[in-house]
Amino acid sequence: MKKKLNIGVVGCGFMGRTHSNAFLQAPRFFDLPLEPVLARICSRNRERAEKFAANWGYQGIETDWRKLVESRDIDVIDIASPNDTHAEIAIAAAKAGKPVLCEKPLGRNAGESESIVKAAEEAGVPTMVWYNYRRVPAVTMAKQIVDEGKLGRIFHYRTVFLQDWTISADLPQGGDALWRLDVNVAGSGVTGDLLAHNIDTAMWLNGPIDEVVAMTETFIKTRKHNLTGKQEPVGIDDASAFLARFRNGSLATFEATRYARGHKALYTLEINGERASIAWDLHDLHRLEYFDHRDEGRLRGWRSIHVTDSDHPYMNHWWVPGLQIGYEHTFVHQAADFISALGENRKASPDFAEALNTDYVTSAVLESAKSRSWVKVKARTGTASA
Ligand code: SOE
Repeated sequence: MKKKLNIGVVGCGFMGRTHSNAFLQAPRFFDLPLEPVLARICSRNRERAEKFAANWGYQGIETDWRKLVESRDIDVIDIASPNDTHAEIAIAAAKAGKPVLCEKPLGRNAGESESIVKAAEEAGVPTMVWYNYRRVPAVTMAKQIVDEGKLGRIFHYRTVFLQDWTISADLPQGGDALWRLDVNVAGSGVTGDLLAHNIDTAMWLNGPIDEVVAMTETFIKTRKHNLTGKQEPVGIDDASAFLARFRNGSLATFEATRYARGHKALYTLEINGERASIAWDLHDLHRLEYFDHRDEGRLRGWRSIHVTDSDHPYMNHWWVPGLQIGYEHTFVHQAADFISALGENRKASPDFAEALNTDYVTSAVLESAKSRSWVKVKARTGTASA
């Protein structure tokens, strides 16, 4: 029998659901060295926690995350609660000697993330941040293609994350469902919430970013706050765009907004190299577009690879070739990778230190937007790891 891994999850919102599903599904589709158990779900709201526990099959609930962290029978702490809770819980979990998983972004700002990394490193506990889009099979395959050198020298990286759900001025800020609009809870707007994904994938695929120049805008300046009932200033960035220089000499454009009418979650990326280019679009997540200039001239063109075959990343764990998987599977892959790494004493990626590099870029972006000038990105580690 496999050794059990008792997981305590904090937060029963959208991310609590994706993580719970991931821990449930991972051992059914991957041969893992440890057996994850949904041991406890934690929420301040008892009724909510009980309902959530019943739905997902948790063995018990907790209403105070401190108790969860201190529980001897809990092996791993998984943080799926709003951004303003990440630092306190992650630091306490690390000090208790427990492996910690955390939703993105790691902290509300780079300073907060630094203190989380420090605590985790002092305690020497395994960590991981849920940058799930790396685990879309087509994106993982893009990484293989880049690492194999098929693109040659890379010139351009182009990426967007577009949404449209905050256009109405009547939408309030704050509270359970809308904490992403409250700067005190979220830390920033689309820079930390959406561009963090683009940046994580970009540095994973194309290496470190050295400098940025950015602009941000807050289109709706005040919103009613759900917790006070008052009209209050909006402190988050509604839209954020920046130019970047990668260490490898390539140039990049990044854009994210919640004001692109018609777009719900359009995450795209394109990389142009000397020999070949690749492109990917979350709305068609199984397709990796690939253009190779070395193909015979008459037949040269963009090919659309349906990344569903058994020799494609992760796909041999699922159905039969050609059948698709979706968004939730990216979390299943990440849970499986984490549990495998934990059981085999390896580092899972991105760990907290690697995710801090993303927060250094988002901090530089916000600083640049303020100062209206190029800002050098603080670098902690050399390159983003595999
Ligand atoms: C915001 O709407 C959001 O849910 C982000 O918080 C997630 O990280 C992103 O994957 C989808 O959009």
